[in-house]
Amino acid sequence: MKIIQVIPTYNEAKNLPALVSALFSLQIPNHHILVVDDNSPDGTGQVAESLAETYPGRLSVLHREAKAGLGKAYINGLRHALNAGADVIGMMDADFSHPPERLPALLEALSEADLAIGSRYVPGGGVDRDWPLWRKGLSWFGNTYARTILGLPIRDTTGAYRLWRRSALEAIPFEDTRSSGYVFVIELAYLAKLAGLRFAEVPIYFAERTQGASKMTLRIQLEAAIRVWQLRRLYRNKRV
Ligand SMILES: Nc1nc2c(ncn2[C@@H]2O[C@H](COP(=O)(O)OP(=O)(O)OP(=O)(O)O)[C@@H](O)[C@H]2O)c(=O)[nH]1
Ligand SMILES: [Mg+2]
Repeated sequence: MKIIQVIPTYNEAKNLPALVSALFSLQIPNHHILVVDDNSPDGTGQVAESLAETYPGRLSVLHREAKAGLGKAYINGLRHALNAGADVIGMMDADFSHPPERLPALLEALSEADLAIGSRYVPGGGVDRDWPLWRKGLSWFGNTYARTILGLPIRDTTGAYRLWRRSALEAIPFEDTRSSGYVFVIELAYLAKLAGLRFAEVPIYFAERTQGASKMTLRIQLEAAIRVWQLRRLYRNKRV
């Protein structure tokens, strides 16, 4: 079973080598990584190339011209992983908010699901305990907002730590989306629901990044707030 884990990066030069090493030290058979870099000014693309030399045949890099958002990077990366013959396709942030040591639990959950999600909002999961109350509140609100409006059967709708069976990803038109920020991740979950896919949620502790800077902006949050309503209109009564 070939696993390809897609990791989008923008200015993650300090995180990427440690993350790749943590992932490969799990010794999961036939486990590959695909880094999708948007020409990061901090040289993440070159760092990824040198990792490709360190792990020949196990790590490859997609270089995109310029920063175009998480969604576009994932569309590119997920398609690439399918074309490369992956049986399981992973999604993951590069900033260590998605604990690599939970990957085996996600894989196990996939044996009885089409899509396994690393979840902050199921028992055993959580967000950084040092986050101020407003930040915890915002994260919780964003989740509840998307879950309620779209009727999603999951507790963590915005988290991008996911594993897909190949058949599940092939069953949804993920390339048709116009979402560019993290709302792309919500849209994928909505498409999965419409396609009748089976979800599993695995608890994760989501720690704040310690290296590099967040790419979250007000614009990305506004896109999510508006787009959730558009998605509901767009796909209503449609079965994908
Ligand atoms: N290729 C690519 N990667 C991106 C882009 N924007 C964000 N990323 C990556 O997507 C992942 C998540 O981005 P973060 O900046 O951590 O944003 P976040 O996790 O949504 O927000 P925080 O809660 O602040 O961590 C990281 O690996 C980023 O490097 C982009 O435009 N292009
Ligand atoms: Mg992050």
